[in-house]
Amino acid sequence: MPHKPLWCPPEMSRPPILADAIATGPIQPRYALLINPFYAKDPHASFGKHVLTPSLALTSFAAVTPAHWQVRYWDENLLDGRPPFTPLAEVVGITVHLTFARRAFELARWYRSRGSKVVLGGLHVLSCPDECAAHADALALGDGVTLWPRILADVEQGTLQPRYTAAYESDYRLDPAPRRSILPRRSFLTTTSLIATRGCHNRCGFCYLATDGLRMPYRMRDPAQVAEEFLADGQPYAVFVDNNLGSNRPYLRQLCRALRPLRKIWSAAVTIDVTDDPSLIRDLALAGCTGVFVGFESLTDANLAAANKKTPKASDYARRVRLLHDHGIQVNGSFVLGFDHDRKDVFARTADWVEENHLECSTFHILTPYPATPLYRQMEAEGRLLHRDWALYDTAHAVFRPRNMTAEELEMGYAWLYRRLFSHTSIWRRRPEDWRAVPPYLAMSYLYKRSNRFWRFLIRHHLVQAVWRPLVELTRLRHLRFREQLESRRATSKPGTGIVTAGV
Ligand code: B12
Ligand code: SF4
Repeated sequence: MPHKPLWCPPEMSRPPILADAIATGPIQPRYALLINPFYAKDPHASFGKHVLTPSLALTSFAAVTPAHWQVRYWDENLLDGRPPFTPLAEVVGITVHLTFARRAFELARWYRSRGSKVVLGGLHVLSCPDECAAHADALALGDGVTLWPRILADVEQGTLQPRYTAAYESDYRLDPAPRRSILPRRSFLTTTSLIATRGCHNRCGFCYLATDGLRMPYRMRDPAQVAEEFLADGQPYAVFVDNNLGSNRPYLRQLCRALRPLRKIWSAAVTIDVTDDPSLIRDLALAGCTGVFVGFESLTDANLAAANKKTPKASDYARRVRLLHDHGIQVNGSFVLGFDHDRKDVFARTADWVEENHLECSTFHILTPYPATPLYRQMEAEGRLLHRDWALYDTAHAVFRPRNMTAEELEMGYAWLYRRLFSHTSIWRRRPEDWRAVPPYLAMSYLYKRSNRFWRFLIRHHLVQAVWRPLVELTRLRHLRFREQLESRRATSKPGTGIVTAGV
């Protein structure tokens, strides 16, 4: 039976119109406007995911803006209408990912035609520089923290170059803390997005870290620096946006030691091999970790091997999830669909597994060959790419011909999975074993998974932080009680103190 189309209001699927007729202000020298462009939201998933925490792309290099420059942050996904144009910024810096490249180029054209200098940076600029060059006065390829001061100095001298390049090889401990003061605080569940490390010990063929020409050795900040940043932002909850916070286990242990005295809560992305050492999981829990985002990717070992992912056997995932749950850590499992060994039963099998193992949250992605990655080259060589419309490379669309099903079947299976996992029955099936943890679990699940209309309201009226903050604070207090028990007992068995973690 065909399903009713999901609710998706126009402002979640289309960016504000940039009319040519709009009267703009004069150019204000030494003013930089930093824009995170609009992207269409997938109505199958939660709209809340996009306001959980800001990306650090713009705030990280905003921190090295010289003091005589004014800097303003603008995220088009906060639904506040057109980006500012009175006065016009002398420099407009835009971060570009492939899914919103078209919107970034539209913004670039609009500002350039009015006299602003446009600088494009970010992942898509690195993987497709020639495509981006036509739309910018300058491209920043690589680490913005190294490049931004150079770019602004050249703007001041009138010697702006078309391309600036910097590898990710500087001493990460010397980077200043991201400039979070420019963020609209009311618009995010927490403004404390933290990053402690860059890179990953894996090199999965589908991951952007495997992009040609991207050298990102594993770099770490001092645990004390990270703890200081967490404290300074004054929020009870932080989200680590590291690719894999568990890549270097001795480091993760040190970080836990630094975070433990803060008595705050946080979540992070880790690979499941972090559970090799149960004592590390205990350290995570005692340091305030209440949720992990785990890229399981697939429950079929052959898919994991073909993707070059070094990971434990899928048959051992369930035991590892239990270990996390036993330490009060919720699990948001991320699964990729459409690998070559996936058949049409992959959707039901994945849903059953998620429910059997009581994963509080799960995120699904259709396999997407990002340009300049090994997966992209393979699909291109095999003639399986369907098109190069980057806007649809958002992991919600099939952009290649899968091996064992049609592209339509893959998209339908993806939609079916979200519908099933966001259903009342599935939310109930996955409830924690400890009955005391059930009410907060249900509150969080319903707010996150079944309230897209409410999310739109909260985002438009800047109420995200106000509504979530009490829930987060309650979660923190529950977690602290759980920690006391954990400290006094060696064995643990009281799960369910976590906060639902969103994934990417
Ligand atoms: C936080 C995050 C999100 C948040 C965004 C929050 C927000 N409010 O914007 C949420 C959860 C909403 C999200 C959603 C998605 N995300 Co996301 N996300 C991330 C994550 C984890 C962190 C981003 C970050 O802060 N990085 C740290 C900063 C400092 O690094 P950076 O962005 O590279 O910026 C540096 C340079 O690139 C440069 N730079 C960047 N921009 C600019 C601009 C200028 C002018 C200059 C000078 C320099 C510069 O300077 C910075 C400092 O060195 C990354 C993974 C990662 N660790 O990077 C994935 C990631 C960016 N996401 C990804 C994806 C695929 C998505 C989704 C499409 C997935 C999905 N289906 O849900 C969605 C939707 C977004 C979309 N349609 O595009 C991919 C992008 C792949 C690609 N090739 O484009 C990544 C890389 C994850 C992955 N491993 O695949 N995401
Ligand atoms: S483990 Fe995750 S972050 Fe690391 S390379 Fe693989 S997909 Fe990328």
